[in-house]
Amino acid sequence: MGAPVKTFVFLDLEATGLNRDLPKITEICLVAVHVSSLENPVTNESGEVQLPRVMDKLCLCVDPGKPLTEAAANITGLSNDQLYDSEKQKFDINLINTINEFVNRQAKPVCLVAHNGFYYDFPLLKTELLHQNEDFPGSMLCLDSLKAFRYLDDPTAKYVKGRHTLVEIYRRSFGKEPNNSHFAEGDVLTLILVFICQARDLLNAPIYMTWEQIRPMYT
Ligand code: DCM
Ligand code: MG
Ligand code: MG
Repeated sequence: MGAPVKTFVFLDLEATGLNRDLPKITEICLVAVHVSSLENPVTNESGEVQLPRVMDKLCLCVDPGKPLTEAAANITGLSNDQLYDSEKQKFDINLINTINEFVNRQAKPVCLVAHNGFYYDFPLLKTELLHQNEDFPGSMLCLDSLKAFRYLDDPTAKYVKGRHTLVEIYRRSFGKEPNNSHFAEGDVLTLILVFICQARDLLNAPIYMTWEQIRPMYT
């Protein structure tokens, strides 16, 4: 297949917990990269892939209105007190408008990309949108980079659990630990770097879905 995407909007959510916790978003980061930057990666003197120079970023903290689980607080470094003391706003219509304005500045078609996106980020984002009686256009493309990397490794899907976590892929590509894991922006920038390393294959793989195919995590 290979969709004629012009802009990839890499996305990561931090939240109060995992699917079974019926989580609420605590932080959202979107970074838009034009396909031309993915097709022509820049490397430094040592040959290490660099982030594109031209990127649009949106990164916002959100008051979840729900306690973080201990695990979520530990890995993200966020707490209800910090978010409350910083007077962060809830996931509301203004935030949704901000996201839509951000996406609408990008050359279309746009494809959202998130690691484990089909299981976690997209369903959770859909839940938060539907709670505000909003949704993205059903035709918006989306891609789960976890599924995509697994597919590239073995199209018959006999994948090894744990082999395609963002951290594992980054270690294999860069031989070091990623920066700022479980910060929404840190995870997005890590994802962009590993995506660029395999961009040619990822851009041609038949692994795109549309937003209408995403079911909410919970209602
Ligand atoms: N999460 C969690 N416990 C884990 C891993 C993740 O509760 N062991 C939740 C909280 C994180 C969210 O998932 O904010 C997103 O995970 P990640 O930081 O990997 O994007
Ligand atoms: Mg994530
Ligand atoms: Mg994260």
